Amino acid sequence: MATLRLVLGDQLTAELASLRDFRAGDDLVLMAEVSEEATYVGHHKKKIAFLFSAMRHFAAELEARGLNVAYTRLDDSENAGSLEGEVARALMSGAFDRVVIVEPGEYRLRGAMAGWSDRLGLPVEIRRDDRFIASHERFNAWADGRKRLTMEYFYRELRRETGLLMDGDEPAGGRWNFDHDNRKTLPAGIEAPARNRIEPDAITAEVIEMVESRFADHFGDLDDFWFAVTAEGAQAHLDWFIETALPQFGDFQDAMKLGEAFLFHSVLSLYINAGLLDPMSVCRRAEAAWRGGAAPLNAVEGFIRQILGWREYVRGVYWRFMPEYLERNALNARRPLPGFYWTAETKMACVRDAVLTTKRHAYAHHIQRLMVTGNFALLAGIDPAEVNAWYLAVYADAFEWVEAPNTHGMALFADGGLMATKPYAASGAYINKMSDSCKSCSYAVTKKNGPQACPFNYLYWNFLIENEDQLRGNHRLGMIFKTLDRMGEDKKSAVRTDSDRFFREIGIATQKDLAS
Ligand code: FAD
Ligand code: DLZ
Repeated sequence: MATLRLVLGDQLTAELASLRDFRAGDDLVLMAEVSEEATYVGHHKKKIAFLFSAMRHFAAELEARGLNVAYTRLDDSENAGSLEGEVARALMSGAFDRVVIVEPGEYRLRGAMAGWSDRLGLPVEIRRDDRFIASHERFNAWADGRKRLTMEYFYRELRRETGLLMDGDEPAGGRWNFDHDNRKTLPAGIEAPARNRIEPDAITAEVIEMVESRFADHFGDLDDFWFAVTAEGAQAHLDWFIETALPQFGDFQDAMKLGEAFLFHSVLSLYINAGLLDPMSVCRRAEAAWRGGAAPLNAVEGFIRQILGWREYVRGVYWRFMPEYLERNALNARRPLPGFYWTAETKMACVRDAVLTTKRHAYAHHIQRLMVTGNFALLAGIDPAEVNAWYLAVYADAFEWVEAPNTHGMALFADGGLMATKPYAASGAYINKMSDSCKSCSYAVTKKNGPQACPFNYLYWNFLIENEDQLRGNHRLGMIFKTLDRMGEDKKSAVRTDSDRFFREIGIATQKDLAS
């Protein structure tokens, strides 16, 4: 019995469930670069280059381990252009009697695969992806019957089950969560460490050239490519992070600085999501750093919470609520995505920096994603479908299972509060507190109204006015609505006038804005 084993671009793990029972001599691993996957959104050029190069390196690694691999390059003349087409083509090359795959990370592909068996005329076995710490069943068992899906409680259960940062039955250090210690601003004199780089080898250089010519119209810069493209390289980046940046990761987790894309963040999400790093091993490395005295607990707990907590939780939310999840638009947000999300041509220094960072590195850290570009989209009432498409395209770590809950739920509150108890809405004061961007901005963060005022200031109140019906009942917003109630009609009118003027200026005014 010969088995065709399809390995996807984000399944680059030698211990993958679909490879475990590989039978040398009979079985074939199929990997394929296909235009359908590369263009279902206009992925950042660096994301495509990273994944294709990592796929080519992984295929070579499997071959070196003695596995028989069929690898289709994007520019192969016979390339069928889709994963299903490539599976069908590979099936013609031998006497296979089944196809084995690990479940894909995205709902659209899972849906397509459901029809493969019928269309291909043989059994297609879809195995669970046990690279995640919690199975779908585990998440659902926790979520069933709960009114609120508060990440913190899921995280605590996983801490107990894995033993991560546990001293017996108690959380290490006597607390589950050190988040309150992790909101420091960056003081003058603290410099972000220079990142370690992995220079492109011949395979990566060839892929970069191909991406430049085939995806010239996609967003993003291709030069200055320093990502790892192998498990070994990703491990080197992990080592660097644990030794160099982790000790200060916690303190400055929420800080932002113009021109500093990474600060003390790990930049490991792309490797974990593509399969080059195992999430559990990453957590264990961080815990060992704390137990060995090399990093403080607030940093290590904060880091582990992101991976063991948030990463597992958002995956659970995605699969539990798709496809209905992405149909929600709880705040009825309808404005189109402003052009500056692609061009960075805006006078708002914080947004410009976040978009430039994104364009250059296919990366922005969490607070830039949540509190700058995400916050702006929330306040301006941008259509969640357009915002999701942007986030899915522009980051090297973006796959819908992780992008959608973070964008649709956490940043936009489009899921109606399933993930967040209140919208992460903030005025310019938050950005001013956590970054240095307001100092060099064309707008004045101290001004609340008028053409010179920071747009986040009046958009914040405009957001509450526009969404009063949906949000007034939210008890966490009680104080804010009291302040809004105390606001005179003239002040509210100025907020509306400023917002409408700004929406017109940036070309996203709706008919309603134009009528007012
Ligand atoms: P660090 O800050 O160093 O954190 C360590 C690790 O924790 C990350 O590598 C990642 O694996 C995990 N992690 C941290 N926060 C989250 C989170 N909220 N959800 C899931 N995992 C998390 N993350 C993605 O991996 N892919 C996405 O497409 C994505 N889209 C996002 C969109 C928005 C609007 C927001 C607000 C967040 C998004 N995130 C996404 C989560 C988070 O911003 C990134 O994981 C993080 O910025 C990656 O950088 P890092 O590796 O330096 O992370
Ligand atoms: C993101 C991506 C891209 C750009 N290209 C490919 C590809 O050519 N072949 C492939 O197998 N996978 C690719 N991927 C990753 C898939 O889109 C990913 O496996 C699904 O979105 C499921 O998470």
